[in-house]
Amino acid sequence: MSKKSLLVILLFAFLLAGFVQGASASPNVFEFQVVYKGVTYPVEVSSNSTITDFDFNATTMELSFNVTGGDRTVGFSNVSIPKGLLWAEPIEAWKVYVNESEVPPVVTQNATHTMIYFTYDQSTQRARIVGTDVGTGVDITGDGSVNIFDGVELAMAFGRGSSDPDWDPKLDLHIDGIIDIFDIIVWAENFGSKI
Ligand SMILES: [Ca+2]
Repeated sequence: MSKKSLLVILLFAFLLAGFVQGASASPNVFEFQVVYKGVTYPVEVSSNSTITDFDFNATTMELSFNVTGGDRTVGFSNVSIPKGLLWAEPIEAWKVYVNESEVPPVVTQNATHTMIYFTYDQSTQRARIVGTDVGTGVDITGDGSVNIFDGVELAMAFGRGSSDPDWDPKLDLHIDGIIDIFDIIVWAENFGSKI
């Protein structure tokens, strides 16, 4: 190998290392799959902290997780929550606690998700995000069993997308912003089960 090509390879390696380092300085994205009443809801946390021990509690209507980062630095987390899983009515009713101290979140939303952004002084802390309502999962009508009535709800909404005015996030059982055959499949897979 010539000295010149070795130099080029070294230069490339340095550039690549720099790129990787730069990339790691941007927020990390942590994705958690919350399985609730037959439906898998992906919850995404974009954060400069490390996120661990993620939990969803339907009874207390909250998501919680540990945030870990360098001491005396400012941490942030932006949590994207499917509306069919957990929401707050009105939107101002969302509560965020870090180590049981309430912190004011910045809450934004689109047709399918609520985004909750908050900051904190880092170390290891427990964050809790509390809504006012939880979804029905695959039991759309909420009668305690997965039956034909839930299928009828899906059939009536078939083809509807998240930009439609009568969009209902709880019908989106396969979370992708459209009511289609994949939502029917989730219903079919759970058919006959008690929820
Ligand atoms: Ca869907």
